[in-house]
Amino acid sequence: MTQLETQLTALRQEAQQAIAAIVTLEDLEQLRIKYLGKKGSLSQVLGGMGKLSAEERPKIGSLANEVKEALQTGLDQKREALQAAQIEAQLEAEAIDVTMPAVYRPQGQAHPLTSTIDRMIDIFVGLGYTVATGPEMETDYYNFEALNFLPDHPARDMQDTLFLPDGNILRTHTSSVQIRYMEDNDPPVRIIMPGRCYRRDTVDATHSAVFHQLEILAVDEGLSFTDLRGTIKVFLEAMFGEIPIRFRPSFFPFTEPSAEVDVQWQGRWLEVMGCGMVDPNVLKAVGYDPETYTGFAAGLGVERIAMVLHQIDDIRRLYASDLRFLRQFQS
Ligand code: 2NL
Repeated sequence: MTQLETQLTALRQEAQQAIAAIVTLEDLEQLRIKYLGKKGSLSQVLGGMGKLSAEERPKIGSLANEVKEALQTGLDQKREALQAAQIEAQLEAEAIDVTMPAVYRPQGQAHPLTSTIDRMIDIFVGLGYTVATGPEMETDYYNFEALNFLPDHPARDMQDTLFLPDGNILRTHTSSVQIRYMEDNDPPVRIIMPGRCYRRDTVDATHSAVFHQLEILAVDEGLSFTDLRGTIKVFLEAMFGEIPIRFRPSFFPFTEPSAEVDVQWQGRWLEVMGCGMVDPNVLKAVGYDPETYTGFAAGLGVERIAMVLHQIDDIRRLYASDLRFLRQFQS
């Protein structure tokens, strides 16, 4: 055997032992570079071929090819084995025991105010209305002036409204949203405004400084009090069922005529909302022609409706976040 043949044979044996000892894909790659790389052992051995005689060269050449192929096959087989083992290990590590007991996560439910608002929205959306929203911080103009409040109306007083240091106020009703909406949209209008409102009230069983209102506004050609009455009847029957309803004359700065609506509920007449035909001054303030368009509007306190529906005796329960109270409301 020539020296080169001995070297090649030894190289094959050494490499095969090294491959057998490898346990990671990274180490296997290092080994491939070491033996078969451009500057690897095999190339180095073959560097000596130039000195060979013409009859020796093919013999050594074919042996070198054989060694190279053997090592390549050995590396490939090892790589496949390592990859398969890696996948196997991963499957094992990521296996989920579906029989393990679950972590207990209590099921939440909507707050009674939220579910009351949601029911109301559903009813009006069914009648073709769209929900409108707006800022809770308002200017005197949107909260009072555009709504036909006279300059010395008591609601404009510091005693009744929460004023911010910069002269803005916290809206006392959602009507300001309707003004903003009408400024931006031409008639016909069919909108509802659910939202948080603020008043400078002393908190007791029926008053809260923060409360929720839902207002309804429709403006179109030819709308009359009959349309208002029919709409409110449909709404209240959807909320309370088929119950007696009555309208009583009332007053609001932004409607004329105005009415208070009562329902007969558990044997008693209860006031549930206010309403009326939009005052022509309000239509004028937003640039609608009151000779062409008429409108009706209504407003209700969400807390009051929720309290009537669920026999809640104190408005403060709705804000106390007492789970013993809240858990009683399954949607
Ligand atoms: C109530 C009474 C009411 C309105 C709200 C309204 C809004 C515009 C124009 C005309 Cl932009 N009216 N809203 C009308 C009548 C009554 O609320 O007792 N709320 C708790």
